[in-house]
Amino acid sequence: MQLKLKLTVAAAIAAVAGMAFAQEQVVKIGHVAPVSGAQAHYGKDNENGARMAIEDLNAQGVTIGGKKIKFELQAEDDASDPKQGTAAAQKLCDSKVAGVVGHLNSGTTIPASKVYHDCGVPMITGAATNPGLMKPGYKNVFRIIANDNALGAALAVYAADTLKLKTVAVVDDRTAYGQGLAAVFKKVAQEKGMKVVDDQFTNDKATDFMAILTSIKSKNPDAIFFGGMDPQAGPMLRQMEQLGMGKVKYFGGDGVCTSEIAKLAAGAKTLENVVCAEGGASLAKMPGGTEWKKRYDAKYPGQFQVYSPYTYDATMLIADAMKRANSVDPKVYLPELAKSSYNGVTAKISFEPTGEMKNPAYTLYVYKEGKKVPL
Ligand code: ABU
Repeated sequence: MQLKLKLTVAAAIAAVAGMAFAQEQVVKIGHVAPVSGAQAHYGKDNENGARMAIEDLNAQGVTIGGKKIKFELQAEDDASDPKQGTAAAQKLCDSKVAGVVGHLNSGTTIPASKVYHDCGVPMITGAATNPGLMKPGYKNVFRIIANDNALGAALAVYAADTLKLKTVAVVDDRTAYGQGLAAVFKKVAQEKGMKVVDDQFTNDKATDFMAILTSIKSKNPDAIFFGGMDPQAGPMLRQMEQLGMGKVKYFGGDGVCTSEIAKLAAGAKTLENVVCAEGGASLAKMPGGTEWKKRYDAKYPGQFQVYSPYTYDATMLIADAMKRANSVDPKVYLPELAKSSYNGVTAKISFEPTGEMKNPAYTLYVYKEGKKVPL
């Protein structure tokens, strides 16, 4: 009799344990950014943000469709290269990720968005800002920061109306991001009466800008606008100082608005001439920015750049849509993602029918004593 009871209890425990085991489901979230090459510092920061969200979700304990969900991050490196970007996107599709956070560069995000569209996986970028991302009208593509139409225009208006600058030379890095942002800035600056006295281009691998800057110096502009990223902007600021261009203002978008640019400018005083624009509120003005940044710095000391609060929110948005849909199936939760009204660290996030964020903020920054400060 006693033996029979023991066996019954043991069987019940095994059944409950088995049920609990069977009810856990692993859900993979993809993340793509450059974590190698000259832009690796942006990519690592982005990946850190997504990883932090995954850890928070798993610590909270999420149940969807009656199953305990264990989120896993599948992080891929696209090295800022469009071909590697589409290869990484295909790898994530083949791995059956349920959603993707990324990419960083508009030049990788735009071609990758087609891959995710074709395999039916929702993607959210918190970094790629070229407006062309939304042109194909894919319903699986979302962005949670302001795009370059807003950033380029804000910089041009500030240059013309607030600083009363009259002349500008424009340089871009021939990427989808840099070229697109420079075109918006140029158009709005000209509409505001500024004269574009030189128009130059480089590429996203260059570090020697002496020839370009020498040409620009001969035109004596009030400012340079650079459409590109900090691995170029840092050395360009150093070389401006070497050429005696210490009074020339320097405008750039979110790509130059990093912590790293202070290191890359290597003490050049021209860093203090930088005015850059970012597509969101400053950390201090984000609903959860200050507390979140403390946690980030404790986990990833010295690695903060720009976009990690956005990759954190992008990951949380995907999980939030899954919870509301009570499904981790992309086909089922995608309509809920489109209907999001999510109180994130960065902002309250909801989407236009195009996939752009509704009413995104933007912030202009300058650098003081090597530190980025909002205007
Ligand atoms: N938004 C600046 C960096 C990424 C990109 O759009 O290419």
